[in-house]
Amino acid sequence: MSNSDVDVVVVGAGFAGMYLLHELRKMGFSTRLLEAGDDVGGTWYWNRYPGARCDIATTDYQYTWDPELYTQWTWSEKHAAQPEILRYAQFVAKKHDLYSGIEFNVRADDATWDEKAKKWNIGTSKGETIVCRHYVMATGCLSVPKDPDIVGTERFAGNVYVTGRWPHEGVDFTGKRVAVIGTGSSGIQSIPIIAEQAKEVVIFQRTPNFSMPAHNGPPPQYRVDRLKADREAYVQEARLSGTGVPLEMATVSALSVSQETAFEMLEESRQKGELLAIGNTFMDSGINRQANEVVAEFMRTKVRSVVKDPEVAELLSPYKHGYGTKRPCMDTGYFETFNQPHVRLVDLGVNPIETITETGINFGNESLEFDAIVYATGFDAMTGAIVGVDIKGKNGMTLKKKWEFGPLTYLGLTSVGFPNLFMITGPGSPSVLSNMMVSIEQHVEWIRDTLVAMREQGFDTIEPTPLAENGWRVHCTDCADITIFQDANSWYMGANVPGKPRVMLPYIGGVGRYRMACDEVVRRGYLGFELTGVGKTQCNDGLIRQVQPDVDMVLEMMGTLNLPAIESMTPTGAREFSEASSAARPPGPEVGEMLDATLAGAAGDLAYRLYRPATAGPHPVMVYFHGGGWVFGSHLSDDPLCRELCVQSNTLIISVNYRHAPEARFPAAAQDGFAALKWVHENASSLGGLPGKLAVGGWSAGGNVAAVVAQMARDNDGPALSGQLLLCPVTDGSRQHQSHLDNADGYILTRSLMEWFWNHYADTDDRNNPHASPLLAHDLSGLPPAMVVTCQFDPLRDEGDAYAQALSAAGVAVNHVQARGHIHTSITMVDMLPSGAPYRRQMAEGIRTFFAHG
Ligand code: N01
Repeated sequence: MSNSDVDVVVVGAGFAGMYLLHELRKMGFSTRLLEAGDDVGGTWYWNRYPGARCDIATTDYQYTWDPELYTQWTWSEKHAAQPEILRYAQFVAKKHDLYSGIEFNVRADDATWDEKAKKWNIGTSKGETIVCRHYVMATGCLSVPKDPDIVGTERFAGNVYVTGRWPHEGVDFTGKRVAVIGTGSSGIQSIPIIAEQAKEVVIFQRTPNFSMPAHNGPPPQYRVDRLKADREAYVQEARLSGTGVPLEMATVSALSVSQETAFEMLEESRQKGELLAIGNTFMDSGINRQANEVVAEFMRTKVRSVVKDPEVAELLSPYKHGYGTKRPCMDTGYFETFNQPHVRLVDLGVNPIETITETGINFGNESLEFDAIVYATGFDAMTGAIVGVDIKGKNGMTLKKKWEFGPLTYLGLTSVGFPNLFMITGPGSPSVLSNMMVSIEQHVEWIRDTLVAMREQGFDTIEPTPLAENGWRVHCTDCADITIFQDANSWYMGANVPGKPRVMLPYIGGVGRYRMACDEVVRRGYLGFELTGVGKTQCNDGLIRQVQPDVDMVLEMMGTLNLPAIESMTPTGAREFSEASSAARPPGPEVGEMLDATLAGAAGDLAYRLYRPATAGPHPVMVYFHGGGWVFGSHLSDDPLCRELCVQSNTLIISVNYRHAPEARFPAAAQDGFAALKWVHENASSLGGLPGKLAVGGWSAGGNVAAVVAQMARDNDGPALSGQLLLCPVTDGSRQHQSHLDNADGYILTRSLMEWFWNHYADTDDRNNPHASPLLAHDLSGLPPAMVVTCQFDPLRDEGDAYAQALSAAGVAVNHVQARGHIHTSITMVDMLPSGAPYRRQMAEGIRTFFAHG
């Protein structure tokens, strides 16, 4: 008789449940593991369709937690077929005596949280109720086949097969007329084998998919060698990688090479026969549509080169989704299959299925008879199996209801209102966008360690806080927003199931970064969780990832470079360093014309660059001042940003140099700025500017110069300005604001660098002068409308915010934008950081607004 009150109930005996059972036993937890099938293996137990294989190489798709397995088990192929993977699962289960802890042919039907007892009651298909402290769903991401959603499916009197529920005894299609509906991985893997046997095969395709040859064979030697040489290092690299497979990250943009070179590089990747190789050829195919199109076109050329009938080749070529935005497939002879005379492709876009009949399928104007129909129509992915159990949390709230508009989780592991419920590879975790083995092990270990920590510290419950859960949702969305994944109607987006909310289900920020977030949560005392025990509560509420994901990647990359602190350099050294850093950046968009010249400054000529839109002029004019802490930079140093603002706001931008400190200290920059403004005002018409449509703008120290110049113009009877655009401006030399402490270090512009800038620029007394610290001006009324953009993780954030508030209080029209998750430099990084693009668009819109009136 099994214990009906245990520490943990686990549902699912796939690779996740098996490992978890092993670990929980090892740690002395009493456990019940329920499995609906009659053996272990999960996805590899159910998906027995012909041709079913793993598309991750066996060197990587295997457990790492038992090092003996590396010698005790030898994989026969690079991409193991389903029977071999199932045998592996059985082998591990036997070796570790897991069978004795698993109850087969039992489903969890419902789960109800008992708030008083602080326990879950799990109702099973055997009519039993099991009480447990913790409840873990190890139910897999692709385990519930979706309803094919086709009229008449129940009418067909022939044989019906679903790829995800294939008969264990196999199917012989010899001499049969077979319809296959669906061309995802399951369809693409099974179709060539079904076609080998069947008399006739008709494939009903709604969406063509990208597929590459698996080039199956022995496990990849270079991976085998690396594993043998240093298994720990290899495994560690996988754990910290983007996808759970060691890969050298791409550093080349698909747009920086000719199509010929791009195709050569892609061919090299394709020859590797590894799922992730093609998508990893270029650094930008997942975030830039144009770059992705290079890859997509390469893949289409491959279809054309194999499929003899050009019309069929065209139908098999994806045009409506980017490469990788639906999971690409690996095949063995898939496209070749369509050259066979008994194989036919039906494009459902043109000839939709009208109904399935007793004997076949009616579509378009045709009616075909079949002996068998194979549904390769996919799964209710990621959430289907979880909400398939009637889970009631606190106050009777069901998880299904809570997730009505999309799953809400903290770390993809837990959900508010459902204490002590854990999901392995749940929505909001890398899961299906990773090597599942790596993600499964990470979750199992995180849950194990959490349960052990709770036991040691006397806690009975753990539940995420609403703040943390919402913060994770925002972070997941931020990650998805910088990619092009949301363009596709994929199962990643829940788009394959009618009525399912359309949200990016997996976490797309990468396996390594995700793992670091989970570890950091623990290190910071279970940040974002509330833990309770008898007479005690612990809650370190907060957010785990707030910096925009692409900004975070840049910071991480810069961290690895061990760059010297700028403030340790001489001004000359800092200038050289800054110029060298600018040399490698993308140039920004093409403008109509760029012209370099000089104008009269306060103490000699100043260089400037004019950016003219391609549209017919004359245009409104913005005089722009560059950043660089008054010490470095030039009229060219913010070139990509100036180009972008010019193009997007249809404004003539004149980026002006000014004298730099320490050679020319305060007030040289301000005086040059004002002289330049007057010169541009006087020469506006001849430059192609619209008279009377003049604004100033600048970033950082340039924002300071712009703000000061706007005050000088007001106080010196002009020129009249239509607006001032201040991006992360320096406004207050006192640097007493909280953001100087909050963001003192780690976000490129540091507190000590800011101190260095000020020391070079202005004496302590001068810093109180409003022409150095515009926030300290006694009167801010009468200034032109302002757009002030501040960044959350910038030491200058609060002084920018304060300036926006002070302007507003003085009656100035202010458009104040606070860029969430951004740092001092990130918005200027055109074409490098997609998360900055919306703010640059807003700035351009702000400039247009300056000029829209009067
Ligand atoms: O499912 P899918 P799958 N009428 O959703 C079509 C993993 N996996 O089982 O794209 C007509 O990808 C549907 O059309 P559309 C892998 O992660 C891995 O093949 O929605 N057609 C699509 O063509 C994979 O991505 C491996 O327009 C209908 C197909 O059916 C995931 O599982 C092997 C339809 C479903 O494709 C799912 O793959 C197998 C309808 N009513 C699976 N409804 C490996 O490791 C759906 N479709 C190699």
